Amino acid sequence: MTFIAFWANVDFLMVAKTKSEPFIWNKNAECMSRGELRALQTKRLSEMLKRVSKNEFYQKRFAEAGITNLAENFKDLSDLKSLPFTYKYDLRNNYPFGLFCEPLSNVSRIHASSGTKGKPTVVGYTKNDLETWKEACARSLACAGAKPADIVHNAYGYGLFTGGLGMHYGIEHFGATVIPASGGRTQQQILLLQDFGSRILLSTPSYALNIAYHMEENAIDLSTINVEIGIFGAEPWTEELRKQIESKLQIKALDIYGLSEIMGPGVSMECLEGRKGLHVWEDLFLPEIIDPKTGEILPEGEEGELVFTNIQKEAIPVIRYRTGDISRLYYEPCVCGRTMARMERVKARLDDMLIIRGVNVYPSEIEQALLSIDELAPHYQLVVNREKALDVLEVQVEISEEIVARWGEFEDGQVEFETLTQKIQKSLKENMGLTADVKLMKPRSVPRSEGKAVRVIDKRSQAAK
Ligand code: DLL
Repeated sequence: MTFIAFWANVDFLMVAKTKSEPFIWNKNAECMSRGELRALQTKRLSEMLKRVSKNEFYQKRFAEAGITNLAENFKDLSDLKSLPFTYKYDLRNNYPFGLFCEPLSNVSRIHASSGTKGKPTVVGYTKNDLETWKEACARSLACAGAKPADIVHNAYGYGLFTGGLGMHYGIEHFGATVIPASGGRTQQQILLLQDFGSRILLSTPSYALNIAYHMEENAIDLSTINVEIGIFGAEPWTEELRKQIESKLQIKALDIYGLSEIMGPGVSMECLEGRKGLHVWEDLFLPEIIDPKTGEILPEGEEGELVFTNIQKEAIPVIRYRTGDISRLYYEPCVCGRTMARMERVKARLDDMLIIRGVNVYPSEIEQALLSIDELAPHYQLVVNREKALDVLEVQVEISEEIVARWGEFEDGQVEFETLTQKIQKSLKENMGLTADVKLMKPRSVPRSEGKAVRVIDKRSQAAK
């Protein structure tokens, strides 16, 4: 082969490679026209309303809103906006099974939230629901670039939390090999990653970072693991954290979203090709963005609260569920070919908002500011307290190992560390108008996450006593 012919061939191969079609799990569903999708959504919502109309809670809720003969009167998808919302407290107040629309004899599995803020919220799945969930997870895996030949290390917690078992059965259905690692025992997880050669890692982003740091601290060579793609979710994370995980683990990190009340993981997934927003599996979950104060639906692209309606669920379908998550929706076509709407990565939960000396701030905004300061490690906690009827915030953040190596062991009062503290305070002030105390922490002193990270420690209720 001549030199020119050789390069022409390489060029051809590269074009062929870059032009290779994305692997789409269910092309008929994921790429249908918006018109077809709307017709399907209308049909499914109409059937769903018949189903929920038999449930006592919904009968009462609709009657209170002056809605009668709902199932008969429902004509078009736009009628959705006249339906009342469902809230997390509705599930708690009707604990455990009050919102179920099927007898327990038809329910194959129960999951529940941890209940740290009160009674757990309990959800159930019929056999068909479990099939639908597997489908949503399989679509999500393909969307992230996984292949049925892959080995998938699943470090989401197994148990009542939907992350572990939800993805587990999705991975099996997809045809890949699942390693049911669950959360914790990081040393052993790394051993499994090394010995089993998983190409896909599933965990919370904070736990992925924990794995990365554990490897670095124990001088474990990155080349001993084979992970190329991370599917991370279950907690808010920022672009800055994505960059850190990607550079520390040398992988592509993608965002997966979900919530137990609607299904679990796999409600939406970022695609490998676009990496700009998460495709919502809209033939299963109807998304809306509303103004959290007025409840009005907001136009495309505006930031507000995500609301979901189940249109393909039997055991506990939820109508207009107020997720409390802040995001935006976009309907423009995506490079990957999927026609389903995309939601922007969740910025935060509405109830995570802190009001510090009159400034409204979300933990993710603080994370963004901290992670762009080179001298810091991405391990932090926010301690909120009350002094003289005012909320005060202490940002506790670790200094990086490199800085300790350069400046020596961390000591209060040392000039370099004083300057660093001031730099952080200035960044918080300039970026979000926030006045906070900053406490530099020694490397490895902020507790590491094994599941959902605890970012905020709220001492206000203790202070009030
Ligand atoms: O966290 C389900 C899940 C498991 C999603 C594994 C992704 C991966 P819940 O425990 O019910 O369910 O918590 C749901 O977690 O309302 C969001 O506030 C938050 N959340 C979930 N995924 C993301 C994400 C699972 N990708 C709550 N980004 C949701 C930001 C997320 N927040």
